[in-house]
Amino acid sequence: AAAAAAGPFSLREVLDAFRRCVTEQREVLLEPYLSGWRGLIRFLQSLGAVFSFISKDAVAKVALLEAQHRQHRFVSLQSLVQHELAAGPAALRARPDSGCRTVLRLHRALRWLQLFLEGLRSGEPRTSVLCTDAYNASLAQHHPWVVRKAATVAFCALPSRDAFLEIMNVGSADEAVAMLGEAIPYIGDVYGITQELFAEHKLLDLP
Ligand code: 1PW
Repeated sequence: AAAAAAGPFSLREVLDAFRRCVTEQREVLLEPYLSGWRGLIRFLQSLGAVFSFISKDAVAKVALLEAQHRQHRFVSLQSLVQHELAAGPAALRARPDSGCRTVLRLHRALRWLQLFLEGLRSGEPRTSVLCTDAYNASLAQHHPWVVRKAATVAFCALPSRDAFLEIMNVGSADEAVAMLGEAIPYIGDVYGITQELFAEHKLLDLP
């Protein structure tokens, strides 16, 4: 157990965190959501320096949400949205540091992750193609040209599919693929509930 604690990180922890997010009342719990993101960031950082600009932004956003979580004790994304909307939609839109606009960025990135993992599971061997396709179908439309360019360059440095399945550290390639098949629906669920929540409150285009 000591070796496991100190040892290399497994993507299973990330996927377990996203599994723990959704309650029976279809709320998205903030603590496991942020825990999932912390794990994802560790994973991104293990992919090397080219991914540091990508993880840096996620680090800042998770830190902002953690601070708000400590301050207000929000249990769920639903309670965060409710709290921030109480000041009125105009006030919320004017805030560059709101929890809502910050969650929205992570939420869009989660879609990218979901599509990428689906691609990885499908067997396509070219991870850079998978990652670029996933990005173009999700985050890219929200990014300016210079970010799109830098991201696309970073994707070329992604390890091969086999190496990727190995650094996930969940066992053999077959076991890693099986775990993806189990975990992707949970990420999809978190994404779907969040999307509905933001759509319901007209928050999907928060600046
Ligand atoms: C191997 C695949 C893993 C997917 C993990 C997703 C990580 C998401 C981070 C993407 C960040 C790209 C560079 C940052 C751009 C920011 O300008 C942008 N942030 C996001 C998350 O899209 C928008 O944030 P802003 O500038 O409106 O605060």
